Amino acid sequence: MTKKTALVTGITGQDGAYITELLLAKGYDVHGVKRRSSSFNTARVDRFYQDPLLNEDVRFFMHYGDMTDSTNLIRLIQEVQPTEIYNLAAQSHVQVSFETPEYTANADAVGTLRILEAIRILNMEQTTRFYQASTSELFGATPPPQNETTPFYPRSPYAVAKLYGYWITVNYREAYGMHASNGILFNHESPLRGETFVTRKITRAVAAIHLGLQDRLLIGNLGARRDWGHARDYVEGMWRILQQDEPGDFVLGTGESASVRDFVNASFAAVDQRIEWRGTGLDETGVDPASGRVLVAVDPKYFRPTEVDHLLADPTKAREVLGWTPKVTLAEMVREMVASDLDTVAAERERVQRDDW
Ligand code: NDP
Ligand code: GDR
Repeated sequence: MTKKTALVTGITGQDGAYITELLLAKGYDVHGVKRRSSSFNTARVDRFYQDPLLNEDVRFFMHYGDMTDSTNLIRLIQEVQPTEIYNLAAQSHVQVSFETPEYTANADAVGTLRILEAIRILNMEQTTRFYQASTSELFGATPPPQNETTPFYPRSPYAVAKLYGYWITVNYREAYGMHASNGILFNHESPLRGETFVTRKITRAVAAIHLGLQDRLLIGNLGARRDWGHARDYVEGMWRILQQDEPGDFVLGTGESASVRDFVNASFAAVDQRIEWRGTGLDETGVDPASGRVLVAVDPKYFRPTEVDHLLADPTKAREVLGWTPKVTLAEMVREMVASDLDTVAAERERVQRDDW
């Protein structure tokens, strides 16, 4: 059997960390692409580092690279000779994509093309399987539930860029017979989620408010509904997609949705804090019923020019073809995230106090 070697773009992100854990456990050599940064950006994967001086059998490697640099991507793929590529790198923040639309298109849309072209230039169409990190944002304004046959209606520069990534993956599969697949993944979160996505922003704020370090949580659209699952379950789905004999496109989600308001309630409940909602629209507040103190307030700065109101997966195909079902419930995930943020925020406070001399 040929040795399995994975190349993971976006290895320093949330999903990059979870898929690295999974692939190393399955015996793969894992090569990650990281960007040059003026500050450390590898915190999520540092625990996988193996010192070549102390290890004979190093299986985790990092390379500098960027989705906007074709020559770099071609060289890396030539050097690594991956049997599987997981293309997870992206400017992944929807609201930021309204501020940086051209860069988002370059990294997320043309970046996907660059990898597919690299595979073709290197004549690796039959030896390398390709996974594209597609997204439920493709469905955008199309009402739920959404599955593989639901029409796309993207609502942000991010989603439009990802639409190109989706279709160029389908096109290279059909044109060149490549094993190239899309995972159309609904929102998935974890303690490793970036701090500016709504779930992590909420769990961090709840921890900081609970520890007396923050007054209140400022939030945008409380009514938006998402189908939230746990990242660890979703990277298992990515891997299963690439193990199929035939490539294809798969929706991964839980089949249940909740509102941002529900997520706030569940997060405060994890520290035994009940929230009473008062007012409507921009004046809506979340209040501690015992003291009357405002713990949550709406700030219109977090509203998006065009919003995605309701995403809810119909994951039937993934269940039937991949045998994939998510294991972690929303309530379990919220508790895990809040517990982790209580530790993180407490450690930060301790560090600040130690340095305060
Ligand atoms: P993150 O934002 O946590 O990670 C994105 C990764 O891409 C980071 O490693 C980042 O590097 C890297 N990256 C960004 N721009 C470039 C670039 N120009 N060149 C090289 N690397 C770059 O995202 P997630 O882990 O949450 O998501 C992984 C993928 O899945 C993304 O493509 C995302 O769009 C998609 N997706 C995510 C979903 C989710 O709910 N999490 C749902 C559906 C799709 P750095 O650390 O240096 O910033
Ligand atoms: P999303 O995730 O846009 O779905 O994209 P995000 O957590 O940013 O927003 C979810 C919903 O919450 C609303 N919201 C807020 N969002 C943020 N970030 N900050 C706030 O203060 C806030 N208040 C309310 C948003 O308006 C939205 O409706 C994520 C990313 O991981 C994408 O890369 C991925 O493709 C999709 O999930 C599936």
